[in-house]
Amino acid sequence: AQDCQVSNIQVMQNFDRSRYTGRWYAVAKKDPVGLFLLDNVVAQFSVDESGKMTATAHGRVIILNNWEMCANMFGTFEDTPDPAKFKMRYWGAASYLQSGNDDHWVIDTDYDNYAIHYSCREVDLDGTCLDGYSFIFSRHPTGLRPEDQKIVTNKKKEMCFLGKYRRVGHTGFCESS
Ligand code: FEN
Repeated sequence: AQDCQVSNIQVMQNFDRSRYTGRWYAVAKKDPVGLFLLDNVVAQFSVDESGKMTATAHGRVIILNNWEMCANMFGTFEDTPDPAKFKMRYWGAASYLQSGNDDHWVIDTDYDNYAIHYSCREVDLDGTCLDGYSFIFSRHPTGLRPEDQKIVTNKKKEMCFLGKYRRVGHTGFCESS
């Protein structure tokens, strides 16, 4: 299961979106090409009365003239036949923020401590991911528990993103918004 084919990447079995709701702190991320969130990334997932999943996320960005801002982002999720694979439409509260439509896959989670997210934006001709991003989330702002770290390392390998992550710092920069 490590041939780096996007179509062979295993996702969470029997994903339960209601157990996934609430606050998740990004502890590491693999960036896509182009504009993104720098750090202080916190996501909040919800499921509405009709069962549709939505989310908000914030994170620090630096816009033109080196202005530090907090980007407030919104996402709505379209279901697919696989309960752990979604299409996410996202946009920002401010007009300078890019919007888009990305895959949003939940690779693994125990719902209470860690979650591993994957999104490939562009699949290469050979079936590998040419441009993608991924978040490692924790329920704890302090990071992952030691026992979850090896699970996460194994999944990074399976996603073929091992060595491409950066730690996501939390300084409280976006906590007032
Ligand atoms: C995710 C899960 C919870 C909901 C959402 C998520 C995805 C967020 C994305 C954010 C993109 C940010 C961008 C920022 C930007 C997966 C956490 C919604 C995909 C594109 C700049 C930076 C500098 C500038 C202009 C814009 O546009 N940043 O000058």
